Amino acid sequence: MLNRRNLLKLTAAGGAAALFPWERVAAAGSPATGPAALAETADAAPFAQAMPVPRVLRPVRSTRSADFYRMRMKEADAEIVKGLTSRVRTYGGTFPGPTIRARSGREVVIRQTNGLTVPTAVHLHGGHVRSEHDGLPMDTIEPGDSRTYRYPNTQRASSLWYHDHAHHLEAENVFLGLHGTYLLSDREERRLPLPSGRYDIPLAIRDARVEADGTLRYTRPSDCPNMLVNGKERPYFEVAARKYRLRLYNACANRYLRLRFADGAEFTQIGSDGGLLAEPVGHTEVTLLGGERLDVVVDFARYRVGTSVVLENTGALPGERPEVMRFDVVRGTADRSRVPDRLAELPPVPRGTVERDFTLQTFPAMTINGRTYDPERADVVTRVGSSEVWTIRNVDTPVAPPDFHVWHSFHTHLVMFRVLERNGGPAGPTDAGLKDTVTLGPGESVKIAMTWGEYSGQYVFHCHQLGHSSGGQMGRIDVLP
Ligand SMILES: [Cu+2]
Repeated sequence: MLNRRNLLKLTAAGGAAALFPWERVAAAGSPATGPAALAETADAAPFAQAMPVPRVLRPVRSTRSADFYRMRMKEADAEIVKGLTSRVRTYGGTFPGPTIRARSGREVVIRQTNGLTVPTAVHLHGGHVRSEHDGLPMDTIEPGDSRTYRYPNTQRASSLWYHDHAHHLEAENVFLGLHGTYLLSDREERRLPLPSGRYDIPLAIRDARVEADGTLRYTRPSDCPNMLVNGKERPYFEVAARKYRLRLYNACANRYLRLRFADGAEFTQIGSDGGLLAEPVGHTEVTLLGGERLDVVVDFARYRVGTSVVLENTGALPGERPEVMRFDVVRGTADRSRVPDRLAELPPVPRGTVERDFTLQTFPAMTINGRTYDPERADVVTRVGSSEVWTIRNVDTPVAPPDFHVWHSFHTHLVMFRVLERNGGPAGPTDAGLKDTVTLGPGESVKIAMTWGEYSGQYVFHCHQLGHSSGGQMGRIDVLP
């Protein structure tokens, strides 16, 4: 299935731009030349719509050890900006897709049907799954076809997400709506007194370009002035004066977010990509690049009922609105939740014996170690159980904003890693815990450690700026038994 014929088919489906990755990059990541003839953006007053919490998908059946789901990918209409209709690509008709709530130890089996006109591949980001269920870039579902993905959920509680991964198409597919959250819980997490139930909410944050006629147009991030949370432009969300657990997702195709509360209030990070941290960490501002998650607790009891606080993006470009969303504190309530000083026991940091080096760069082409992705070429060959230290360097040089195209977001499938070092010093403020995606600003480097397993087979690692991965900033890793 992972063959040249599929690559050619995908290339054709991606349109002429996909034949020339640099064109793709120009459309998605370079400030030099924008795509011709963009229509005016819609007038979008902030805080015009309530933020929805994506519905939790119900299994079509359950057994003692597994839950079975069905989803159909199809086009649908969404009201992203109040009063306008946007045609979007969806999982199951909603924008973004429904949330899957899974439990460690119980398998999730999803029958996906592609009711779109483009090939798709469903990847569970952060999921430890067999190669044939990983949604690899060449392992696509053709329009009209179906495929069953099996997720064993043998890993710890974590904030995962599912999204499209069809090569050359993933950036546009995700941008047009093919993403949803997947919240995996376990007994260790459920024993903690953290905010839960209706006080545990995923926030899928992403930029967009909604034009005056409602068209959601995929283009470079500097032409995407809209900011969406759970599919709505700069929404408001009514909260009680108590603690909430918020799962922050950077679901942008091509941009970093610098999130803070407008009043500078501190919030508490309790988890990252791969689940709970050993202990909580306080922040007033965090930088997240595409694919990264941050699990935080925010205490709205510090605000009087009847007041509001805005979450803002200090990474917004000049001329863009900084607001991301507004929390309106509308009622008081009892709150027995708390954040314990000790959250979880993390697995020991892998002691790497194999060392590998990677460079990521944008110019003159989207490459890792100077090469663009070739599904026929294994870039790394390793074995189940191999503990490794990878040094990853972003060799692009800093430029003035809009500088999104010289940032890279390194993501590996199959395993979680630990960040050992950043720029030769200690790991950065949001590098703690188990990670599957790590941010690299221009000129930065990180050392990460992981142990390969628990499955053998073909996987990929890539930049999670999706304009970059679709331009070829991706490599194949073969894990031998
Ligand atoms: Cu990149």
